[in-house]
Amino acid sequence: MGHYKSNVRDIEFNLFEVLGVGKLLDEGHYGEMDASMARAMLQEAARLAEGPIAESFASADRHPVSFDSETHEIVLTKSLRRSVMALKSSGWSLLGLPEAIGGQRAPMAMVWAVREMLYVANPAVSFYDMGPAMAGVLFDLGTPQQQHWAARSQELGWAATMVLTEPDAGSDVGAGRTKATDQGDGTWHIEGVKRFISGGDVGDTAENLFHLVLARPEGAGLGTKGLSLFFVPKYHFDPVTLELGERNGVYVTGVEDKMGIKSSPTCEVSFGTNGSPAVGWLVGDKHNGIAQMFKVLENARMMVGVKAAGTLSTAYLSALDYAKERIQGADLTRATDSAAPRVPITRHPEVRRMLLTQKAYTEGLRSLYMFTAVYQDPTPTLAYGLSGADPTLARSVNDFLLPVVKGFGSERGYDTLKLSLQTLGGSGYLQDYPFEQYIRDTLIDTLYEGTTPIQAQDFFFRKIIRDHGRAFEHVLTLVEDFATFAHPDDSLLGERQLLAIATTEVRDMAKALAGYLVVAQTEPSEIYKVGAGSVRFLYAVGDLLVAWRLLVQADVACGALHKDNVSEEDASFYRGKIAVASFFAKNVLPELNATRAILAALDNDVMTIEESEF
Ligand code: ST9
Repeated sequence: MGHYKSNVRDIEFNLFEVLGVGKLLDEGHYGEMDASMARAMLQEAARLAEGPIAESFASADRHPVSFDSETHEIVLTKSLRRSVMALKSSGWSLLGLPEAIGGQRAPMAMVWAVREMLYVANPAVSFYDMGPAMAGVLFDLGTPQQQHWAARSQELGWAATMVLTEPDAGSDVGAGRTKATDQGDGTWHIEGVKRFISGGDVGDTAENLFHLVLARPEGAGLGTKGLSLFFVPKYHFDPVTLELGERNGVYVTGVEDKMGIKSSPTCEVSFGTNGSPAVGWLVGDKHNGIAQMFKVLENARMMVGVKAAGTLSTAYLSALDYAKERIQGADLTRATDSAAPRVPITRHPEVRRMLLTQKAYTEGLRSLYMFTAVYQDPTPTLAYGLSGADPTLARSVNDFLLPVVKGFGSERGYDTLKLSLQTLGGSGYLQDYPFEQYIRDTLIDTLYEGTTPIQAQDFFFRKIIRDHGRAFEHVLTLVEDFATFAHPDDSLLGERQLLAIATTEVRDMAKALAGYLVVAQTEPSEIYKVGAGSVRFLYAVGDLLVAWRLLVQADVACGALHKDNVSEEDASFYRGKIAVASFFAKNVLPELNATRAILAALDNDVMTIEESEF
């Protein structure tokens, strides 16, 4: 039995019972796929994830990929290669992508749930399979010829990367110096060195690989707006058949030695520095690089949040199994009686608190990313049916939720993994169990694709202020309506009242930060308060939304329990939903009151302390 434990029951609960996607599936909104086919597909993805993909999880960590500096290629171990090929040949990564490139229509909540299972089972493996996602973006943005390349490249199993970061341009992408020179024949020469490129080479798991690269055309302006997006293949190819030709002048020149996801090849990639030019093509024939790259980044940021939620899920299920079996200590009521029988650690209050916290964030974060996916769905009926959002508003709601899914999700996922490990005590620290690797593999989620402070600033400045609070209001009104409207079942009334109070507190936090921003028009240093408060604010919104999604699930569970013929297994599942929602509302929501007070009283001390005083 491998390390990975999927939770198809919870995914199906969200998809069919909470979001009501089954009806749309059966009405034919997703082509051939109906609800029973979707259920069968989820089971199949879980089998693949738990089996061949998960198989090399630990060995890929203990025996990372190596780099051959002669060939400039990475070399995989046999077991890692088997997992990569199992993922690639399954074709699952094409789910939800355009049919023209071999994809299949599917509800986006299901697409992300499938990705949760496949990528969490072995995160390092997923970086060898970014071809379909990148081809999807190239197909959306590219010229007709590039669309042909996007489609054909996926028949051929080509890999792909996203290339932004440079040694001196990390969060500040606009500082990038890689330059592009127009050759006047439709091609460009790219010159520069890029760093931290995931999947920069994939060894012998794909015959070719293309990079989507941000570079600055000669004469273009400074900052992100001066960047353009280029398609740069590892090997040249025939533009019609895609038969391979000469090597292009793009080479991996180093592979990073990392704390986690050790077999994900994180490469330094040099363009045009090895004596031959790195030839590229302008994506879509348009100089609109940063906006085009954000099509990739939005998907990748979502993926990171999904990965964080999914890793916590498998960790929680393993910690739970362990806790049920592990006999240690006496029940606290008989703690002073040395003759008292020893009990499973699930009898200890703090272990229960830790397990409920893990369950809450696991199921809350999953429900939140699946809710977010509704606003990415190709069928506008879904978002409209759920919250009355038209396609324009749906786009804003998705934008608004992404930093929560990525920034808050990755931080809470990482923090809560420590409780999974702690459930096992000292044993959790051993490599006999997967927890220490989960922790090392997950910390990166708070860093790549935009660090947490970047997510928090994006959330406040762009997703709330620049959006004039439209998506913020839409989502908070949904939460408020849920908290305050009369429910047929009153059993969670107190918890809904806590939710209503927390919603008001989040509104107050937003007002406090917006207030600093207004004053900053005349006193510029006031903006530092927004900078110093934005991460706390992001976390507060995240906790509010997790509480809301848990209470929505509990509401559905209450209804389900009143139906006839509920099996004992289902009844436990539903009662668990109610218990965890209640636990989270009572144990976490009151903390928002302190955050509100802190944000309302922010001063600029963090900025006035001298560097020598740190
Ligand atoms: C990296 C790779 O870390 C790691 C790989 C992880 C991969 C994980 C998943 C792997 C598998 C799958 C991959 C795909 C998944 C499946 C997909 C399936 C389909 N939203 O505010 P301004 C745009 S890579 C949208 O002035 P600055 C917008 O066009 C490295 N657009 O910013 C805007 O213009 P306008 C990751 C946005 O001050 C323009 O940018 N690196 C957004 O110039 C300028 O905006 C990073 O993530 C947005 N949220 O630049 C960089 N924001 O205003 C982090 C901006 O006219 N740094 N735009 O609309 C930042 O994000 C910075 O804030 C900055 C600042 C660069 C945007």
